[in-house]
Amino acid sequence: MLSYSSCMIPAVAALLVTCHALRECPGNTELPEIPALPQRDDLKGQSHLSLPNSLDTDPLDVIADLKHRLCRLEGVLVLNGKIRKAGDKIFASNGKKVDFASALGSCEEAGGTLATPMNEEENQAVLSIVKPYNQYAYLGIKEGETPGQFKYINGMPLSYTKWYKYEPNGKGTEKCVEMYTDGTWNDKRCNLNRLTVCEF
Ligand code: MAN
Ligand code: CA
Repeated sequence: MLSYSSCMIPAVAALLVTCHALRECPGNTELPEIPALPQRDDLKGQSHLSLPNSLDTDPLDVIADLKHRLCRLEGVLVLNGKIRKAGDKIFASNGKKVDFASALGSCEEAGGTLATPMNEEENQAVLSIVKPYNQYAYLGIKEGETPGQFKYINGMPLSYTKWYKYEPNGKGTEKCVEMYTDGTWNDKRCNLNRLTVCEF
């Protein structure tokens, strides 16, 4: 049977060029302006007859309909507290406390990765999940070969940090990073049980 994530890949690939248009969701007004894509009526004559969505196969109409449906679904998920949005990222937790490798594995299986806040807004979004669970969470950051040098899971150097006072202090013995319930970070051993928070 196809996994959920592999099922999603074709759909996501087809939508990649339009996903940034999710900024156009009502309520996402804090997001920056983007150049306008062709709109549904731009390429058509005035004689366009509006068909029920189920009969309309015009690609622009199909895309517009999908955007609208995605916006509504995201609205429901935000309303129900299932996801947090920050910029282009979506953060979510399965509520489970596991070690670093297991947390990363379940995020990847779902088509995402471990939450990796790269600015204050994203850190606040992750914190808003950590807070209600009242549980520390592993982040998608690991110590490199050089003690004290932390990197994103993809190997890139950190562009934003939120270390707690005197952290990181493990000097090679604490190779993972946890978020405290105030949003600050601590380097920590990787084999503890911490809340799984993913980003998509
Ligand atoms: C414990 C661990 C360390 C942390 C210190 C802070 O020893 O959680 O990672 O740096 O407390 O006092
Ligand atoms: Ca530490």
